[in-house]
Amino acid sequence: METRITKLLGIRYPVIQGGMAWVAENHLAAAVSAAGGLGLIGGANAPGEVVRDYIRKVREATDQPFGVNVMLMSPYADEVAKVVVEEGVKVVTTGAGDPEKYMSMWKEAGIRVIPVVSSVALARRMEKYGADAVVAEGMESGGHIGEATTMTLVPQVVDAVSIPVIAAGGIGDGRGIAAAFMLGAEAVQMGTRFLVAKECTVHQNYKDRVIRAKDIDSTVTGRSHGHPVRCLRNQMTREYLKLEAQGKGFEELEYLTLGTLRRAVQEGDVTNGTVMAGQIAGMVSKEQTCQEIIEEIMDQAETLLKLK
Ligand code: TUI
Repeated sequence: METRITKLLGIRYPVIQGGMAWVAENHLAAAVSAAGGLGLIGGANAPGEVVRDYIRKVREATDQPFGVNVMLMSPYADEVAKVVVEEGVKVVTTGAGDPEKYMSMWKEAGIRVIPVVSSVALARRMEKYGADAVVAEGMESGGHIGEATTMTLVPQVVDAVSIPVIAAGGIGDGRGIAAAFMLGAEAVQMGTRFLVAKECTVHQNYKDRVIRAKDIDSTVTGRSHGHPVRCLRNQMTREYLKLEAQGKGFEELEYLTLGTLRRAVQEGDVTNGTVMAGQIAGMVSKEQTCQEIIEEIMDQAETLLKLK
């Protein structure tokens, strides 16, 4: 399945791993890249030097292409934006904001820049600033989300820009890939399915919670403050949504979320921690290696698209 994205990135399969905060560190990124997809290191809220260390570790583990996701709400975004240039990273994706101020620096360094967008307006702006492609991410995704669904966003972004579009949000198997291609996407980005990969170092309780999740087990906190975050329902989300409904503001509720993603990912506290995951968690049913995941979904997609 050669597309403009596989050629642009030099990868075998049109599959990109989401740059999940606290989850997408060197082990997962290296495993996805070694299996023929594009692994991403999630910069999240990590300082530049931590990201530099991950980059070097991925390079030690694989000679295949990989990238870094720069989370633009991070207090360390400026630092991480420079580290990717210094380390000669070839692909950068961005999330949770507008990366315009870094675009010329990255482009001059020869980096392929792929912003994640949740609207047609931002996709258009990114193309104008020189983005090489965009990820159109629907609100089925885990973590920080926009308003539009993948089914509606992807074809509208495809019609609005001429750079290639990568679909994200709610894609977990070959059927999702085939559907995304029907909407005009030239690759997919998946997070939740890779969360439970054997090479993913997230706490076992987190993986078990995702594997146990049913179709309607996720919820969205922070909608009323303009900081919508999709995660699996638990004690934390119940408390958060109750206080949010009483009109409590973002700052007042920050104590419920500060550090709680780390608590779930590293300590396995899936009761009071934040268990970010997409709506497709209900379909994710087993741990597999990244290679098994990618080969299984590509085989399924190629059959459905009558490419084999
Ligand atoms: O970035 C993501 N997903 C994320 S980031 C993250 S870390 C975090 N943790 C707690 C609270 C907040 C963040 C967890 N998940 N996905 C990419 C994405 N970007 N989705 C939506 C957007 C987006 C939204 C608004 C991009 C740009 C934007 O507006 C830019 C503008 O200025 O118009």
